[in-house]
Amino acid sequence: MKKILTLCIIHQHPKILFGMKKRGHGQGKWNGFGGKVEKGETIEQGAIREMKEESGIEISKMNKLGIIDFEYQDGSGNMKVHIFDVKEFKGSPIESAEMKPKWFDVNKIPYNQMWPDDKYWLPMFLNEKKFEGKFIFDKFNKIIDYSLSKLK
Ligand code: 8OG
Repeated sequence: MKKILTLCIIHQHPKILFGMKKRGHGQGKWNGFGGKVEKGETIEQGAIREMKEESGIEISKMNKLGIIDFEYQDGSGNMKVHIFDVKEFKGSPIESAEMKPKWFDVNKIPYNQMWPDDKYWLPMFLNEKKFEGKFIFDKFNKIIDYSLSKLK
């Protein structure tokens, strides 16, 4: 079965919050906050829990902007990531065992230290457009095929 994951991004124009992933899948990359949805929780509950665990921030309002399917040819399995635009929250980011947070200017997004698919969909996210897509990675973590479309 496909793993369901969440990804929450705070975009307060002209700033955007990312965290440097300190361990596990995606280590050494800047990313939003999220992880696997657990048994018994909704996708939204999983998103809120992961944001709190990884950044200390409590989400009060969020908007789902994207859904992306990932296929990895290294045998690590397939997954579906639900991407949320965090609109209102309480608290300020703190470093966790998993993530070191940092605010970036939207004109200085560190794409060369992020997952290679992010440069395709993050511009739509920044424009608050809804989107869906699929990315296929080879065993060296390079994109070999993708599709991406804006939703109405
Ligand atoms: O629980 P874990 O730390 O493995 O969760 C992985 C997180 O990384 C989760 O928030 C989903 C996110 N993520 C991927 N792949 C990609 C990707 O290609 N781009 C971005 N921006 N995030 C990703 O798992």
